Amino acid sequence: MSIEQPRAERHREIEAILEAKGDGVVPTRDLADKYTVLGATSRETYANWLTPIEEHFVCHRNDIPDAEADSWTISLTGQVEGSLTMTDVREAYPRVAVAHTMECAGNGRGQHDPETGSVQWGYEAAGTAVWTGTPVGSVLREHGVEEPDASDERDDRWLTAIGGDPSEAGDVFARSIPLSKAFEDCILAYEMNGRALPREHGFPVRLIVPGWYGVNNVKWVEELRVMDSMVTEGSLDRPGVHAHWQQVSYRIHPRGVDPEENATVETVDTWEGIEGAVEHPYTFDLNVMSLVGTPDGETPVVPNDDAVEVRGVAWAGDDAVERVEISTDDGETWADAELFGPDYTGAWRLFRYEWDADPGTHRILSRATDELGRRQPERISGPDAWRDALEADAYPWNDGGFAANAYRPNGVTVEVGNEAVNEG
Ligand SMILES: Nc1nc2c(c(=O)[nH]1)N[C@H]1C(S)=C(S)[C@@H](COP(=O)(O)O)O[C@H]1N2
Ligand SMILES: [Mo]
Repeated sequence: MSIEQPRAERHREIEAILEAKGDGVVPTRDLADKYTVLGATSRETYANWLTPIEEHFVCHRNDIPDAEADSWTISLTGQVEGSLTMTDVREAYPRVAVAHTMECAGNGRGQHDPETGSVQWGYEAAGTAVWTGTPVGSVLREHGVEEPDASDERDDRWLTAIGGDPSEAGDVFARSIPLSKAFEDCILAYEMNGRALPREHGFPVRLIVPGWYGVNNVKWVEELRVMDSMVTEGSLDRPGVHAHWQQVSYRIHPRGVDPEENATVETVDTWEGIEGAVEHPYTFDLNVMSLVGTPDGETPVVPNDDAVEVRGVAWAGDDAVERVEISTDDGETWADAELFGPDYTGAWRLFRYEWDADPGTHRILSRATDELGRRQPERISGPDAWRDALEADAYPWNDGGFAANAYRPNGVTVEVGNEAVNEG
């Protein structure tokens, strides 16, 4: 399919983003030269709760649209009719803010062995920002869409958000989320960390789906469609390829498989899907993950009388993080870290651990467990294990390298010096 072509504009976009963000981000290797991809430069990004715009990763496939806020509109289609200007979006509804940990579903792809194609992310495609905007539920309610009843499991309506990013190949960037999630906490965001939404993050307006993988958070939203199913091929009122980003890409499956289209799924909990509830799972809510931010492994640690603070972040999508454990001896022994700081659904938590560091070289690992008792697996399996990997404390190697959350590849090696250097 022509969707697989390299893209010329990508290099110019990357230059412009580097200009805007400075050295907080760095381009990530993309084997096929297709994506605009930059990740956090420094591990220390993960020692802080709020990710500055300058350090927040960027990931998209098509060209950034030449958008002007004055003329931008969002059409409401399918089981709803209407159109919103940016003035409507900003002024006709409540103004709210949500905290959201954005993580590309391809984060950790570069840790797969054998290598999978595409963008070779390590752990740098994650960040937490505060997004300001309009509740999607307020817009839909105002336009006559009946709010899903939380107790009605059979409400299979979906909201499909479509990006206005032009594609040479004619593929439409369309992603569907259950209407219940849209009403629950999703927003149409026009500010990021209190500043106007930067163009590479979706100016003038993007969808924020708190705690769900980056791909669901459609940038440059130009259409919201209420439907009886997820987007399937041919289900939109426009030319082009409709369902590539929902039904083909961003699906978790072994080698040599073409996943089938589904109208709906048993669960939108990605981990439940991986455990077997969904045949070739979609990347919806975030799997449990953690990262050590400091020590960052770059600067040697000089122990003073005090212990060394190991600090980082842990997240679990729209589930809560229950526990974070730290090992300072490459996984031989583990101790509990303390969770602290802001606690919002959909955003990561800070953790800290007081480490009595002896001189020498140490490998520090962190592993988190979510409120449903699901712990990060140790490593990514080989290519043939698929679901059997889970039994061996491994994450299933998958063809697209999606949703990996193994802890061992994200460890950090730290040098501890002999004694405090007298800097006077
Ligand atoms: N319209 C549109 N929205 C998009 C994309 C895209 O290619 N087009 N990329 C998605 C992916 S794969 C990710 S990981 C997030 C990244 O958001 P960020 O660049 O603001 O960090 O945007 C998502 N939204
Ligand atoms: Mo992504």
